[in-house]
Amino acid sequence: MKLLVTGGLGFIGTNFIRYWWERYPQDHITNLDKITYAANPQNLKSLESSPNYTFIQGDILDADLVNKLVSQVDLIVHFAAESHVDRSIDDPLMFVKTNVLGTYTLLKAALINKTRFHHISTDEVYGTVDPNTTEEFSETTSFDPTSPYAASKASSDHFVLSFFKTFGLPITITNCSNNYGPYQNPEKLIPRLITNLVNNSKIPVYGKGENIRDWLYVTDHCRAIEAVVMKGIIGETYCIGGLKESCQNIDIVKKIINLMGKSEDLIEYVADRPAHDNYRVSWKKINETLGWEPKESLETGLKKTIDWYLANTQWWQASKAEAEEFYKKLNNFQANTK
Ligand code: NAD
Ligand code: TDX
Repeated sequence: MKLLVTGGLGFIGTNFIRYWWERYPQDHITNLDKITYAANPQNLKSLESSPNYTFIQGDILDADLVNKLVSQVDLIVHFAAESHVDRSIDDPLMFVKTNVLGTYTLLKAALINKTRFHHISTDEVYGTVDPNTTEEFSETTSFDPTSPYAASKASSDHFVLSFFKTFGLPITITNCSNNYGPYQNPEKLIPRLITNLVNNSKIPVYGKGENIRDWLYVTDHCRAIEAVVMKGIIGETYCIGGLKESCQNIDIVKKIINLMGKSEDLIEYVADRPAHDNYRVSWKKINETLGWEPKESLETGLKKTIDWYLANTQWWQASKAEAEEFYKKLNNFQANTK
């Protein structure tokens, strides 16, 4: 099979290409990535000497490039996106461009070439669960996005489904909960915590730390995408979530502090994120129809992740500095607009 993976130098895309590479060495992977701040060009350098891997630096909004690449493959796995909620509060337009128009550009090319299209989406399209109940998102939950990021992903999901309903494009969609693991940009909670703790820096916890997340180790997500790409029903959406260990942010913060042998005195409660959601996801459908279930526990997944960041300080140092610059700017902006 020939695959076009978009956003393959980002966090999940890198893990997915590595996962696929090990299992299907005969397949050819083309990785199209713009190399935004969120990408690290070193992630897959080791594959570049292989005839079965091609890296193209380019934008998913570039229709000519996208048409050419799509015409050469059997399957598109679409990860490329602006992915950070806090950045979508700072600059929503980038999210409209990449997540909505970029996805549309890929869909048009897929339609011309009748190419199978798998769209990677998020649980954030569903809005928020009430954390005081056992409510979970599922495939039938209505979309109710709150952040500009979630709104752009919801819009892209609607376009993907509309191309199936209107034009018969062979698509599938996965809506996944929070991923963690190696290669995640230190702007996101778990790597931000680990990399701050390495330096004994304060741990910024938004609000009271009571918001809940449904954590999934990134390899489990890759296995779920594989299941849907291989066995999923065309036109269907599949929700993906963790091992029913969903927890408040403050619990995950304390877990990581303990695993790294640091002090809880480093916790600093800071201003809350506007429209701060809570997430919990049911993965009943993908379990019952495709036999997928998450495997990695939070305990073992966090240990692996911490070990990876400790062993790869060079990998994250530049993006850490950039992320903390971004947060400084965002905090100033929020303080001045109060
Ligand atoms: P990321 O921010 O780490 O990586 C995004 C990648 O896309 C980067 O390599 C970037 O260079 C590339 N990219 C951005 N704009 C591009 C453009 N215009 N053209 C080509 N490439 C471009 O993101 P991630 O965390 O790996 O997320 C990947 C996908 O999974 C996204 O669609 C995201 O919405 C979705 N998702 C993420 C999570 C999570 O917890 N991280 C959970 C559910 C769904
Ligand atoms: O410094 C922090 N302190 C803090 O308390 C940061 C960066 C985050 N938080 C909180 C906000 C959230 O409740 O931690 C939680 C997780 O935050 P993020 O890592 O920013 O992730 P989230 O907003 O939940 O979104 C992630 O999961 C769903 C990904 O970034 C999205 O791309 C994905 O769709």
